[in-house]
Amino acid sequence: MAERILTGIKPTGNLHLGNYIGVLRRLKNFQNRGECFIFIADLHALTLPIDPEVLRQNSIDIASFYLAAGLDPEKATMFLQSSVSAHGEINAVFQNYLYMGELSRMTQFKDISSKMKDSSIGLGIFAYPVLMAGDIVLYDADIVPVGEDQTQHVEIARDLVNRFNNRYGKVLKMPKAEVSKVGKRIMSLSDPTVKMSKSNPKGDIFLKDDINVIRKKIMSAVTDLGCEVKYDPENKPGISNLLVIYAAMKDISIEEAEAKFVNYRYGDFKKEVADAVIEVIEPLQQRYKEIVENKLYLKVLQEGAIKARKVADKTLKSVHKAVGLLDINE
Ligand code: AQP
Repeated sequence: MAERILTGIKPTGNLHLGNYIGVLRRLKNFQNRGECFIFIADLHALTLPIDPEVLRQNSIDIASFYLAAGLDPEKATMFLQSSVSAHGEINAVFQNYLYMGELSRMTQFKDISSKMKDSSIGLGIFAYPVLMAGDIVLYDADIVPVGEDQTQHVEIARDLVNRFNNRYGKVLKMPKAEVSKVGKRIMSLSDPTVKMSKSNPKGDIFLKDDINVIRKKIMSAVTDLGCEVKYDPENKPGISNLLVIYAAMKDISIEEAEAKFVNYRYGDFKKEVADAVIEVIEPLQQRYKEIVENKLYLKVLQEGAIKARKVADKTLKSVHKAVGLLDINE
């Protein structure tokens, strides 16, 4: 059987270069390599307050950027998480197989909850990994391509699979996270010690940014002391981040990127990084615009939901059977 690959993005804000490098640019490879399920994690977006209209718009954006990045509906199934009711249903079962102690140790939960009052932390953000484990397991995913920040959630999904299978026999497929060699964690351009992220947009390059704005952001990216263009994340986090971005845009290794910029001054180096980013993002934006204007995402999402439901419902049925829920249709 072909390898199953599953990945998703939550529609919490504008997509940025980290999302592009971490996921979107890898889509074409995935769909040529195995059977792909690519989704918009809209139920996950509800775990923190979000305006309904913004959520709808963000969901359209992600679907459109998936297509603009080369997702081929003939090869990959693209769908909205909320269109497949099995996600909610498996969550009701799986919440009993992950424990409060382990969920409270998740880095993402600790980061987010440390900035909130206890009284405003919803159950959803705490139980986020349960929903995500369901996302993965429903499609019998072998491989889950993620940025470095999400590996812990794939690890806890693996714990759940182990626990479940030990108790009920081999019902669930064991997934594995796959982190890209180049660009597993793109950092903010204004503070290269923090991750580029939708929820902390300072220092982000957004995929919808005007080309001139992208150039300006890169030219004013924070750099480091010294003048050598060298990959040294500890002592030169700003320059190293730009080198990673360049390598990802050109699809080369960091060593190759480093070798190209020996004897470059920071300013000339940044100009080349900006050119490389624009060369990729400008055509992406043109395709995105055409997809949004013609609502090309709609039919793909509708057909994707039908295909995804079929696969997910099958897994749900075996999970229900394993735990002893009575099937009245059998
Ligand atoms: N900075 C990044 N570098 C590399 N990969 C990244 N990803 C996110 N940021 C970077 C990867 O993009 C995929 C989709 O991410 P997500 O939206 O599901 O959640 P996230 O990781 O929490 O992304 P954000 O942008 O930081 O969102 P918010 O701010 O809403 O939490 C994932 O594979 C992720 O690893």
